[in-house]
Amino acid sequence: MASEKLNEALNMQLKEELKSAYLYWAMAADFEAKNQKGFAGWFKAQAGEEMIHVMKIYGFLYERLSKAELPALEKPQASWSSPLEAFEAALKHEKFITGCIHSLYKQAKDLGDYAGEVFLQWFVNEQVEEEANADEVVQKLQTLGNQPMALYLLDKELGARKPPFSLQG
Ligand code: OFO
Repeated sequence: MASEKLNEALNMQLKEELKSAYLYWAMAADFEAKNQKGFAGWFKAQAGEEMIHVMKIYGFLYERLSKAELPALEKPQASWSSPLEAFEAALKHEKFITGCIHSLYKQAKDLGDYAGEVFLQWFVNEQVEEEANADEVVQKLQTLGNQPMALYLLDKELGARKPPFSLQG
């Protein structure tokens, strides 16, 4: 049976996912301003992924005859000193989100909310990919250091990442 307690916790996670989208969008805006369009594109695609996570939780709450509550969001950080700093922050953030998802999953289990547990399984797996994606870029940046040509090529490579839906106006 759908637990009200889990619905409340899912609403809180909705806020975390929105904050993730907002953070990555802020990173994209910073790279855009520095003319590093590939890094910007990667983060725009990531912000799009986060909006999919938001909409999954939003839809699930309504299927459970509950209601999604849209929260106020704090202003995100506006600039990062280097691509490495931004991607390290993204990886740290994803680890934090993994922790949130794991505690939600445990809550669903403890409450005997089976539908919630199955729903959250998708997020548990998704977080493995989320961390791996950010970690891959962190490792590349650590290897490349601050060599301008290497950063130029990585910017180009990351620009090939496709957003999950069209972000054109
Ligand atoms: Fe929604 O997974 Fe990233 O934050």
